[in-house]
Amino acid sequence: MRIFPVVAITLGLVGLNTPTVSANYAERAEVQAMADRLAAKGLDRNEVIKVMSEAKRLDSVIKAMNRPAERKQWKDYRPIFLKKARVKAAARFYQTHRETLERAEAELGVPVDVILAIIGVETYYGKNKGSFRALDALATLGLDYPKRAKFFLGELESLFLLGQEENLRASELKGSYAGAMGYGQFIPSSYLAYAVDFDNDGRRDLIDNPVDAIGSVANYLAEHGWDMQYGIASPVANAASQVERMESRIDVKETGSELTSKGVQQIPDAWSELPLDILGLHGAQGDEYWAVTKNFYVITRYNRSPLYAMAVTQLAYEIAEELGL
Ligand SMILES: [Ca+2]
Repeated sequence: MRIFPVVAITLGLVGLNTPTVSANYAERAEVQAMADRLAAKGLDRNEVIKVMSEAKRLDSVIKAMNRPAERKQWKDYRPIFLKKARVKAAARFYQTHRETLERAEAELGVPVDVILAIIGVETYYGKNKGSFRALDALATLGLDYPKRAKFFLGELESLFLLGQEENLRASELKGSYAGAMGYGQFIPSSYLAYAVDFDNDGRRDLIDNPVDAIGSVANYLAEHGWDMQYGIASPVANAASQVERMESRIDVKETGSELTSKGVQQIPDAWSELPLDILGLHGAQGDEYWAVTKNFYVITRYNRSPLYAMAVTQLAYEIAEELGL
């Protein structure tokens, strides 16, 4: 019921007496302006307006966005993703796509286990790709969710460009309530910028084609600076004084030897010249501290949460162990 203020603003535009309100998104000034921009980029303006006239406002999407962000600590977050069943699912996906995963590692320089961990955390190897129509989700957030409207209106525009570029029916694509699509949950702007046609069939299909999805996840990490020479994270001791706030975003800025000179113990010798940060976590066995490299930072380009990045990191390590990588 917390969505009432947002809904009331919208109802004001279309009439308060209608119990089920059609979104009428096509008539909105923002949509008319978007259609102009898309037409300038070669899309059929009438088609854009027609698709937008059929876009629905999904109250469930607004509700999901308004749900108070659960601020789980690491000790409660970790067990959601670090499950034996997920590691076994990774092993099955690896058996099916081994050649593709190895080619992605060789050509793009991102380890097989990391690619597997991302796809495992995002969609459980394609099992949970999302069932919202991306058009409806992005229209709802772009036009009826003022707090993030600018961002999501941009993603809605990218969805149309994607449809044109990849010859997809943008109106039929499915995704999460925030419009993230396919095995790796790419939002439209990321799809446009980082997806690759990894099976060379002339299309970039991240939704039904696991080969393109694997290559694209690897490409996303590679483009954000993944470096095969680095590890990702390593536990350290005597590091509490280096952490201002537990479980906060990281920013690699001090070298291993600088941190060692400040008293941090157990930093790997190979990292003495690497820029690092120290991440503090509330673990099941008490507070724990990790030295993290630029690769950890790269994972946070996929999702800003340091807990997300640590879940991916540890799942990758478990997958590597399971597969003998
Ligand atoms: Ca392809």
